[in-house]
Amino acid sequence: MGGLAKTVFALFVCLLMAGGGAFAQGSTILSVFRDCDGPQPHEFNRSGLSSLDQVTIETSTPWISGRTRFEGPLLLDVLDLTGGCGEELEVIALNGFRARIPVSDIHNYKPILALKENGRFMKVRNRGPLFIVFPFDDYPSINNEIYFSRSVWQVREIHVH
Ligand SMILES: Nc1nc2c(c(=O)[nH]1)N[C@H]1C(S)=C(S)[C@@H](COP(=O)(O)O)O[C@H]1N2
Ligand SMILES: [Mo]
Repeated sequence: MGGLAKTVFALFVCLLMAGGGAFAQGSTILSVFRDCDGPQPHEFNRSGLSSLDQVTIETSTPWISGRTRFEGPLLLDVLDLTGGCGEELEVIALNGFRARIPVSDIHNYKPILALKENGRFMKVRNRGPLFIVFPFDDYPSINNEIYFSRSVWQVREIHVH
């Protein structure tokens, strides 16, 4: 590398280090693969998901004591299930956990892809960055193990089949 190239490279590295937080903000946290589009995923970073309409679900859950306020976009909006695109979701978490969710659930119960818990962005250590939250308190019929297993946290990929 020449002198100028070295300087430019060093500056670039410094910028990346100094702006680490901002850089991480822009990275992909969710990839959505829809059979109806072919193999290319729709990729979302946190600001992309934050720019969709934010919905609040306040509910009790088996995982956190008391009622918790979750905020994020509707799964329905993220997946954009227009034109009969999809019957079933396959959700894959950062730890490899997988769950299948019928698309009818997305319409019937309007779960969100929560970004925030009680006003704060969730970190991986507390089920973030994305947690599928169903409004359990509004629908006693889904307050059971089937829907607990569909409450995937640390979501990384969603495949729409
Ligand atoms: N990422 C991730 N989400 C997950 C799981 C998991 O292992 N990893 N377990 C699921 C299942 S099967 C249930 S019942 C609930 C509660 O799991 P827990 O009782 O182990 O906390 O979380 C669901 N979401
Ligand atoms: Mo479970």
